Amino acid sequence: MTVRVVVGGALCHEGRLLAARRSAPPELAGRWELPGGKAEPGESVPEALVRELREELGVETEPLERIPGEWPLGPGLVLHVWSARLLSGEPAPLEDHDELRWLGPDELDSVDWLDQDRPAVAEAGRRLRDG
Ligand code: 9L3
Ligand code: MG
Repeated sequence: MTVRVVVGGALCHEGRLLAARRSAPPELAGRWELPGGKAEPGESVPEALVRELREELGVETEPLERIPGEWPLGPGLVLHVWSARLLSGEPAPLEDHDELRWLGPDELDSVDWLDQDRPAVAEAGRRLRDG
């Protein structure tokens, strides 16, 4: 079975990390994630991240580096996370989310993250703290 990568973006701006609350599917609605989605065949993972953040949030971003690790999401899907910076636009919940929040490093525990996102969120928080 080929494994598809789902990429999540640790989008950081002015010392805060963007958290997005899913509106679908029902079993994930209300949980918070690093926004992103599935890489298409022929698309690199960072290319997929740029496209997904454009579609979901209406912003232009630049992927910076992969946060080490990969987290299984179920049959045939694995989560990778890349840090990214905002190039232009103001994130808006255009698709698949109903709320966005910029969280400082001491606020990361204030939302109910999807389980698979937690290790990368913790690492992104350490990087925010260390500057
Ligand atoms: N997922 C988990 N953490 C994330 C993202 C972006 C996605 N940070 C999971 C939720 C879905 C699957 O991956 O089960 C596909 O994501 P999407 O294409 O619905 O965003
Ligand atoms: Mg998505």
